[in-house]
Amino acid sequence: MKQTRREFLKKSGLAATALAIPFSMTTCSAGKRPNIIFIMSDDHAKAAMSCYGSRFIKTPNLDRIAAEGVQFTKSFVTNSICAPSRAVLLTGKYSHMNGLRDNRDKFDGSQMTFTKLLRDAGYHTSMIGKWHLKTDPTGFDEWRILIGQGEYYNPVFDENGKKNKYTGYVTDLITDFAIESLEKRKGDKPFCMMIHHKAPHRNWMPNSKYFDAFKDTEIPLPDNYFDDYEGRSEAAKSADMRVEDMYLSFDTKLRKGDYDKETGTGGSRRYATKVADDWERSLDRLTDEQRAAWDAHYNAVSEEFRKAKLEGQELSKWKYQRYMKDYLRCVLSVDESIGRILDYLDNKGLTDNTLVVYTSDQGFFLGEHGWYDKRFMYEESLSMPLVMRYPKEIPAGTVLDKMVLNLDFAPTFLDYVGIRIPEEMQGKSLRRMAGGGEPNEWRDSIYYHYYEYPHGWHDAKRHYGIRTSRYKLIHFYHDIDAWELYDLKEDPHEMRNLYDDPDYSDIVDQLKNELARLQKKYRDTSMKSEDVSG
Ligand code: SGN
Ligand code: CA
Repeated sequence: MKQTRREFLKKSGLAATALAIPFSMTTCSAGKRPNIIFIMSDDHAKAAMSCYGSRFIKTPNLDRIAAEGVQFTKSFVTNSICAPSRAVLLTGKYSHMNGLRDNRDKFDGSQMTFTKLLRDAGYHTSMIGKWHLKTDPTGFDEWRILIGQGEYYNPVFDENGKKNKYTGYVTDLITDFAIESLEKRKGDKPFCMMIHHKAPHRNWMPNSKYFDAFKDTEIPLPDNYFDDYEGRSEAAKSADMRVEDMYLSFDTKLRKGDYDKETGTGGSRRYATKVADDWERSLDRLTDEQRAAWDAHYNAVSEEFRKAKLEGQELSKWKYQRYMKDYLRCVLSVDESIGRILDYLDNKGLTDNTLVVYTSDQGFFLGEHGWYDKRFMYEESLSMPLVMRYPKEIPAGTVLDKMVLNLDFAPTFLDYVGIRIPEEMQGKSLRRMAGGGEPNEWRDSIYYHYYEYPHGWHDAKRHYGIRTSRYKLIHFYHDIDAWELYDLKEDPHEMRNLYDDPDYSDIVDQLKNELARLQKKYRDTSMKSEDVSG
């Protein structure tokens, strides 16, 4: 049922309070505190979600959250890689402040997190799915986490310190465990549950029930798929994340006899020598039944590949189709999972008093610039889907284009519960704007810093930068000293680096000043040190 914003504000009592009283003192501290279900997938690009206008896929259940709540069109990550993103989510602090800058770092679980504060305030807190922070979770009553990246099929879960292997598909199991935990709830203690999917992380192994999806569909190639990186810094050229460099085995899922020679570097040259053998071996973990379904599907793919005898650009385009179809099939399972959770809430009468949030740990390239993976401050990797539903307070069908960050999650959840946001948190609560109010003051620039180089995967050089609603300025450093400037209005796909264009020198100066201001504000001097952990 559609209602106008004014009607909604009136009904929810927000119209009177929105201006005068701090938001955290309004509805919830007086009434029942909301439950929170925070769902995060791994590497889900906005371009693969239909409410963001996907050209590829329909995600009706994810779209339902947006339709019944708010959709953020400019939601960004502060450091586009998994573990750092998760540490920012928990602490509300930038990587240089929470100590976790790249995937090798261990999370210091003794520090303050929003779940600890919720737990202290009487919430039941749980964490289910991908954790990836190397140390055991703290601040949770219950945790059931994948080991490291986890496995798509028959994964092992670490359950409050005890390891158990389950038969089944990871996205379904995580959903089963979430529902099982909700079923076990006692009394009416409010809860905060974090459901973190592994999917659609590389190497995109779909559930067999979706093997036939997109079968006869040609996935459109992005216009800049064959990008030659002309005019940009060395960083784009030297990154090792091109779809055309994917492995025929691990990524496109061919078997050893299907090709004469493995192609690709696919992210780690060290790995290239053994990738085909590792991939063959990894299939051994499938049950006979799973393996039969797997082989039936991928043997047909192999046959098609052998017949086609592809090379050069044709081979690259074929890899793109293979990549995208498996990626999208993994997203279908995520969408199905969301549907199950939303249905559960409906059936148990929990919908009204539960804040449901869906996002990803960062964005992902779906062939733009010829790439997969993330890391760069370019739009596809910087942006994440973000939709939230809380019927008591968020007007259905709200769309917001203010620039928000994963830094804002922790303060937002505390605000909804009515807990004072600690000074040390560097983000801002989204509650007021999600509820239809004007935020007192909002940022008009965001700060970004990525560190995982030269170690790790994909060779994306270290960089930091600033994005405003119109421009983006990036500085690549470490073994390079190069700047890039983009006009996002004229050049949304970031193909023309304007840094050396004299017409933009004033803009560059302004952005550099603003960048310095943000680095000071957030107390980031980490670009000067070589001390990223080893
Ligand atoms: C793995 C992947 C990389 C990916 C990193 C980080 N290789 O190493 O492609 O960039 O994870 O991803 S794979 O062999 O597992 O496919 S992250 O989401 O955990 O940051
Ligand atoms: Ca990720």
